[in-house]
Amino acid sequence: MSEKDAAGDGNVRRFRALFLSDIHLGTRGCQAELLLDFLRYHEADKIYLVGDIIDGWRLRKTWYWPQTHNDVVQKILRKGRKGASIIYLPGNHDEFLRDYLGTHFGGVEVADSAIHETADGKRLLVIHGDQFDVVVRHAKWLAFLGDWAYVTALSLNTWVNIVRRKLGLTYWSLSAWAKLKVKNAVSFIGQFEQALASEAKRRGADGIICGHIHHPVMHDTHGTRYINTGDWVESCSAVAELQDGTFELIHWTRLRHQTAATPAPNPRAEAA
Ligand SMILES: [Mn+2]
Repeated sequence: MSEKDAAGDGNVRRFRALFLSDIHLGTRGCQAELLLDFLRYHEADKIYLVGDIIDGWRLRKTWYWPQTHNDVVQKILRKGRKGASIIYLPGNHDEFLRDYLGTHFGGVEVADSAIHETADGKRLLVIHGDQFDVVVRHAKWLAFLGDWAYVTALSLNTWVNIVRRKLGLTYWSLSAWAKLKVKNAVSFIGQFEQALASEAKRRGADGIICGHIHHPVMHDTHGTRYINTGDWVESCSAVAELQDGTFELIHWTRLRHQTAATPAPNPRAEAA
């Protein structure tokens, strides 16, 4: 399908900002076709790629790069050429990009984290979230030891994984670990959300937008706005900021038929 088709389609929605994470290009699990379809119907002035977009960890083991994965990259870059600003915040699976923090390539800005200012003046911290794995894992101890230990643990987390990579070991993944221990998964998700909400407060932000744990959700349970974009392996979800500063969690598999079939969709089932 050509870009023209999408441009001429009345169902294309334009947002102030769009947040996508955990696409995992380069793996068989990546739902590239669904994402291509999503990208056809969604435009934004600003696009945040919130980490784990390309799965460098997996690609190092087995090269898997079908045409559709290339198409996703091209489609995102094309949105950039058409005027969208694109900010790439690497995650643990695409941490090779962390060597390029502060640089631009192909119209894409690479940063560790960003502050997104909403239409209604709120400041939201945008970050992948793996930086907090160790905090989540040792939540009780770190709370006991205080701020210094917390900050040290954060930087240790990065270094430990750089060493693991050099040794050819895989990244220690919180979400994978939580899934193994299914009965505890709910509590790990809760602790992850708590850790990221705390970090937003520490940085004086009004909330957090992150990814990493493949668990799309929006709430204010921890006294600050918490938004998780989800992923394109299982959830096929994205987060959008509307022109008035409200946010919407889009579950594309639930909406796509509706969007393709009706002339003026209003898929705001989970707006907040
Ligand atoms: Mn991740």
